[in-house]
Amino acid sequence: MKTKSKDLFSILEKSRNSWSDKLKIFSDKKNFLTDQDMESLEELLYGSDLGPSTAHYFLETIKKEKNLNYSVLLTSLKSEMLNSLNLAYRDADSIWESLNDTNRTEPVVWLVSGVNGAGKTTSIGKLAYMANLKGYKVLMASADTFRAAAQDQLISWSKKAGVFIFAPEDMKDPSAVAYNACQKAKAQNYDLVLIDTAGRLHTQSNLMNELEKIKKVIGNLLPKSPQESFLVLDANSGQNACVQAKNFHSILNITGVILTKLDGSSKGGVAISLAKDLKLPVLFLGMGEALSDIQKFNPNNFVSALMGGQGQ
Ligand SMILES: Nc1nc2c(ncn2[C@@H]2O[C@H](COP(=O)(O)OP(=O)(O)OP(=O)(O)O)[C@@H](O)[C@H]2O)c(=O)[nH]1
Ligand SMILES: [Mg+2]
Repeated sequence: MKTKSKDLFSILEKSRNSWSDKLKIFSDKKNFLTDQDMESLEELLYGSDLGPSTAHYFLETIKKEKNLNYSVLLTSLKSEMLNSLNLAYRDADSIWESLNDTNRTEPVVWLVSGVNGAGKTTSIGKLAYMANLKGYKVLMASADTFRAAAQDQLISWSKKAGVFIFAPEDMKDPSAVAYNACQKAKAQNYDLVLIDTAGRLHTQSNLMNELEKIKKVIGNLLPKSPQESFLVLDANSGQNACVQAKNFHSILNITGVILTKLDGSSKGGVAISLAKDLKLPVLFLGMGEALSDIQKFNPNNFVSALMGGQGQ
């Protein structure tokens, strides 16, 4: 698995360029920033992927800086980004704690949700691969009974990741798939069940209710499950990702976000408003379509890669 911050630096190139392009208008200011500069800064922050409330907070904090110049502006911005990310930080390694519990007698279940095409199935493949490498007996469950090709796609990922799959052709109710997969996992001593769900918009209340039902039936069979409820968000959605997150969180009590497609996105800064506005931790970053294109999220590395050497 890629863990070097060097990789993250290149992955975040577009997001970094987007920030540095905007900030460079201040770079030749040797004197303290003027009122007009502050107006430009306000425009910049509100137009960024931080979202209005985080942008407002950052602006107010920066305004309080004494001797505000370009260098102080950059230092303040980076430090506020880091503070915000740390507010919600959760170490991605903590997802393995319930699996490692020596008193565990039942399988652990991870439920994966998100809007259409966010990267749920791909991320499940990546997580399953990680779990397999750690030696766990993994069962993928195809609770996306909506899209015709969804089962085949998950079957293909199960082969790549080297794990088992539960994908009955005749079951059309996603809750029934989830329930039966958990039952099978319990009976056959699986360690982990990874439940893939169909993409849905947070505004489709019937489909959101369906997710709630999936979660409920899992809990009826395995009272401690699901131990994790991951939300997969496409970094390209920018601020819309926050709107999605708020709605999915209210239904599923999301335990962590997997932020995908950072490669090619210029809106990586959305991780900051997820943390500041919703207190939702990003656990993993998706950065490509291969099994190993996933990386644990680390606030320090993220801010360094997002802002680069700007201001130094
Ligand atoms: N570049 C890049 N592509 C990704 C990443 N994650 C997923 N993809 C691609 O995004 C597309 C959609 O991925 P899926 O995993 O099928 O997304 P999904 O959320 O399961 O989609 P639905 O089930 O249709 O809602 C595929 O072409 C993936 O290869 C990523 O981190 N980076
Ligand atoms: Mg899918």
